Amino acid sequence: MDRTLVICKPDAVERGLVGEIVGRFERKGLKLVAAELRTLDSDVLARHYAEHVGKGFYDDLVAFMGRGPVLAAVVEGPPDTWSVVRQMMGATDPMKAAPGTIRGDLGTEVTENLVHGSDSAESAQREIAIFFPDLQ
Ligand code: DAT
Ligand code: MG
Repeated sequence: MDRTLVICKPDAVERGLVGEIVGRFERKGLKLVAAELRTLDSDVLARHYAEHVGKGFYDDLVAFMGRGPVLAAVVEGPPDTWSVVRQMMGATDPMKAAPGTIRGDLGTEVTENLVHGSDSAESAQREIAIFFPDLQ
């Protein structure tokens, strides 16, 4: 089995869309193996978004991601589960995300795009270790 990190972002919690988002992954056949509501501080966000530190949108990204609780979760499924999750999320910009995807169906703003999913097997391993270091 293979695991990846999912974050239902503050906009998803605020809008009451956590059940909708997690439910999509569950209906697809992925299994929830860890989940916790928590508010992310700037240190965790700098580790998680290390590739984006210094970019023009970074300050807005961190302000948004830290403004309220997120649901951090690990889902498990077949090999390359990270890719299954990414396909179901849709493109980064919800205005360009295909209908049928989470971002395509539920959002319009690139910053407030509802959901995070690891973008490779290596990212999944790295990000799960940040959020759930005790997970077996
Ligand atoms: P993704 O979340 O699809 O993996 P990413 O890793 O490139 O996208 O960027 C992380 C987040 O940063 C993304 O979900 C929203 C924000 N972001 C990315 N590109 C942006 C941009 N050009 N303007 C504003 N926010 C952006
Ligand atoms: Mg990314």
